[in-house]
Amino acid sequence: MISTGVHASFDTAALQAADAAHFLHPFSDHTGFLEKGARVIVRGDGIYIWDSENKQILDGMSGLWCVNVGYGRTSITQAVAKQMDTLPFYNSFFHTSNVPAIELAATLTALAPPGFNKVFYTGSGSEANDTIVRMVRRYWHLQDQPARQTIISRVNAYHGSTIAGASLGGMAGMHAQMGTVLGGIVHIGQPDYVHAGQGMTQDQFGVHAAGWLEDKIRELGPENVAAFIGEPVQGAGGVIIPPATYWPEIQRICDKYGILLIADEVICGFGRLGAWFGSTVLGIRPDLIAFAKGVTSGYVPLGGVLVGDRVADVLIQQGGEFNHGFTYSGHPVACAAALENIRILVDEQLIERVAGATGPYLKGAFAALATHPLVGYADSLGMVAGLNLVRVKGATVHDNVPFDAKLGVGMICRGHMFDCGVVMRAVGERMIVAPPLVMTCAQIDEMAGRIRNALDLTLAEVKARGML
Ligand code: PXG
Repeated sequence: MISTGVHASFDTAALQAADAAHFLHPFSDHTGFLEKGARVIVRGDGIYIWDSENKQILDGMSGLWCVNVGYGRTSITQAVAKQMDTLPFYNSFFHTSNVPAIELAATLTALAPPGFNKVFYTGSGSEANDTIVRMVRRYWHLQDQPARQTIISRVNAYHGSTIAGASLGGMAGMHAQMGTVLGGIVHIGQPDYVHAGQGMTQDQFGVHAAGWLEDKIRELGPENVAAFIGEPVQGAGGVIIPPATYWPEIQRICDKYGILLIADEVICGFGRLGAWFGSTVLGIRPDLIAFAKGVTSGYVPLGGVLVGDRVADVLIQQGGEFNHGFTYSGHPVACAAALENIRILVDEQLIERVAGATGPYLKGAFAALATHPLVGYADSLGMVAGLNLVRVKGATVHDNVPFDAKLGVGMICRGHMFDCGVVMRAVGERMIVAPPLVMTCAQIDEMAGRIRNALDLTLAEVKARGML
C-alpha cells in the first residue's frame, strides 16, 4: 500500500463553485450545495481519505460499501493499466469473449455457494437486479407458469435506482418520486426487531417476521408468485441485522411454495459479513445472487448475477437466445480489476480475518459504545455495525424514547462525525459503519474513539438546543 504523504494544493472554493454550478449529484438536495459547498475528496490510502483542505478522515463507509481492500492498492492499478494496454474493450455479445471475463467467471463460480456455475455480467448493482427481474420472468414463462409474475420484496429494502431496482426496493421516498412503480412487485415488512419486535425475543421475532412472507404468498396465491428478494443484511435501509431464525424460515417458506429466492449481495458479498457471500453466514440457499461493489472494491464499476443451476439450466437448455445484455457486460478492464481484488482478499486472508478477529472485535467496540447516554441499541455482523440514537434510554430497546425525526439528530451527529474525522452514515437516527475489511483491531479502536467523541459533541449540541 502506498502512502506518499504528498498533498497537491486545491482551490476548494473554485471546485465547490464549479461543482454546485454543473454537477447534478445522486441523492442530493442541490439547494444545500449553494449554502455549503460539497466536501471534495482528493485521495485515499488504506482506510483513510483526504479532502481538498488536506483533512484526513477515517472512511467508516468504504466509499459507499465498496472499498473492501482499502485505498491505494497499486497492484489493482497495474492490473487495470496492463489490461487497458492489451485490450481496453471488447463486447461479449454474439459469441465473442475475452480473457479476464472468462477467468473471473470461473473464479466467481468457484467462490460461490454450491450449485452456482454461471455468471451474467452487468455494470452495476441496479443493472444486476434489472437482469434478475428479466431472468425470473423468463424462467417462469419457460416453465409454462406465466402467471408467476409477482416478486415479493421488503419495505426499506434498497435494490438500486433504475426503474426495476427502485421498484424492487422499498424506499417510500423513491416510490413517491417515480410515477408508476413497476407492476408485479409487492413489499412486506422488514425484520427490524427494534421497531417491530415488541413483546418477543429476537428468535421469536425472526420467525414472526418471516411469517409475513407466507401471509403474502397465501394472499396472492402461490401460483402467482415468482420470487422473493432480500439483502441478507439490509444496508442502505440502516443495517437491519435480522434475528438468526429469520432467513432459515424464509428459506423454508420459499421451498414450500417453490418460489425462487434471490439474495441481493451487492453489499454483503465479498467478505463484508465474514464469508464470500452473506447468504452462507445467514443460512440462505439462494437461486440467484446479485453482486457489485466489493467485487472490484469499487476501483472500477462492475456488477453481475450469479445464476444457480435451477434457473441457468432452464434458460440455457429451453430458452435459446436471452434477449438481454449491456455494452459493458464482461468489460475486460473491470474483470481484470476484480481478479486482482479477489487475489488480494484471498492472499491476505481478509475474509478469514473478518470472521475470526476484526468482526468480533467490532462487535465488542459497538457493545461498548452502547453505554453512551445517547445510544439505545447497537449491533454488528462482520464488518457492518449500527447504533440507534435515542432521547431517553429505557430498560429494554422497546422502552427507548426516540427523538422526533423532524429534529434531524442523525444528520447533526453525522456532521460531528466528519468533524471528528470519521465517515459514519445516518439513516434517520441510526448511525452506521461498513469499514474497509483491511481495518485492524487497533484501527477499530481509533474509529470507536472518534465515534465516541462525536457522540459527546452531539449530546452537548442536542442538550444546548433543548432537544432532550
Ligand atoms: N443492491 C443493494 C443491496 C445496494 O446496496 C444496489 C443494489 C445498487 O447498486 P448500484 O451499483 O446500481 O448503485 C445497492 C447500492 C446508501 C447507498 O445510501 C447504497 C447504495 C447505493 C447508493 C447509496 O447507503 N447501494
